[in-house]
Amino acid sequence: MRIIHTSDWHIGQRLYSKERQEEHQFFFDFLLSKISELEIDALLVSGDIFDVAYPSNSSEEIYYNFLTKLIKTNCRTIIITGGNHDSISTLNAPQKILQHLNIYIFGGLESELSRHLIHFRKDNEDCVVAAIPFLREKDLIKSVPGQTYEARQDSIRNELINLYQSVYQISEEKYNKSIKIFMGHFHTDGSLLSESEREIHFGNLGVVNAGKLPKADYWALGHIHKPQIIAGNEFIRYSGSPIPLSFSERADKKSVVLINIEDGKLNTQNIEIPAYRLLKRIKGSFKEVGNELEKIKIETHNSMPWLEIVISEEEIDAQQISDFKEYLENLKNCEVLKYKFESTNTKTLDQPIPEKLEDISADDLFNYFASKKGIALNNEIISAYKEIVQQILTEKKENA
Ligand SMILES: [Mn+2]
Repeated sequence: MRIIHTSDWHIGQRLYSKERQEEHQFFFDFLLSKISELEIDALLVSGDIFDVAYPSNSSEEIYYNFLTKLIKTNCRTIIITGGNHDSISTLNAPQKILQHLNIYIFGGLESELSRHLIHFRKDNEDCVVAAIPFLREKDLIKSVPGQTYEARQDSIRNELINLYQSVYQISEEKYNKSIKIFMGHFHTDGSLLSESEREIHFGNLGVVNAGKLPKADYWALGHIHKPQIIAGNEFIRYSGSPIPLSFSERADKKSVVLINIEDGKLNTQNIEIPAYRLLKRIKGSFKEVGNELEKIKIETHNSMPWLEIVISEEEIDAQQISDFKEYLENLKNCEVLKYKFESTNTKTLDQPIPEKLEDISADDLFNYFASKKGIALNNEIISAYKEIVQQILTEKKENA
């Protein structure tokens, strides 16, 4: 039996203002060809299907087109769970009808844990998947008045482990001979982050200790965008996102994980996804950046290379800036998505402020102003900030 594990598609994501549709389409075509070629029996997607709670029509079209092509392959079991970016109701809307096509969707936590277990077999191989989506605070704990932020985080972490233990228990009772694969969308200790996991990670709050997870045969994890194994164990894995979601992921080799089950034994293998587009960061003087830009060639799939640039000079005048902008507009071999100027003479320039508000996340902006005003961020402030953001997001949802 062969299974593919992927996650963090983030359909509809934009890099600065640029649409990623071509890149997603390229990935889905690649995935479909691998599924046919390798005769894949099951596909697991561990959360963050869409980038936003209310995806655009074109994002939904990409998703449903993919599923439509997928059910024409021999892949008989398709399991999709929600991530922190997904709205439970958006993902669950087609749940009932899609299960007739062997597409199992779990946008959020079901009222009965046993519903999350999907059992399937092929020839002599027998597998059960615990399809657990991203768990929200309300899924895990009741609010206790007067509880400190740390105490609350502690109980969230403990209850998450307890919930997984309970699911494991049920899987042992119902399917004790089956291979057990567990899905999850959370942050484990020791994982390497990039700049695109939309979350504040102060210290170790909200991080799950991988050593405490039940001993499943394989952990198909999502949330972290860099593909990686956890605690040196190839059976606890983040597949990573299929496309780079920020310039910090430009050098990642994106991949999906192939899980091979033979005679009740597992082995895993990365399948590398070819890069659709070159992403590059350049930093230097006007001259150095100009020289680097000249060298860039359109190579992969005729797609325009995208760049992020930092110009670093001792002093920069208005004329130089306007000449540079004009130069960028006339580039034919690549497109500069983002540029900023930095002075090497720290006395003359303040820390550069991002020019456009939409280019900076709420968390980064919060951090920026805190540091600007000299406010030390303790857990109480962070907790209050998070509550406010949560409230705004909920109101936004209700008004949508
Ligand atoms: Mn994600």
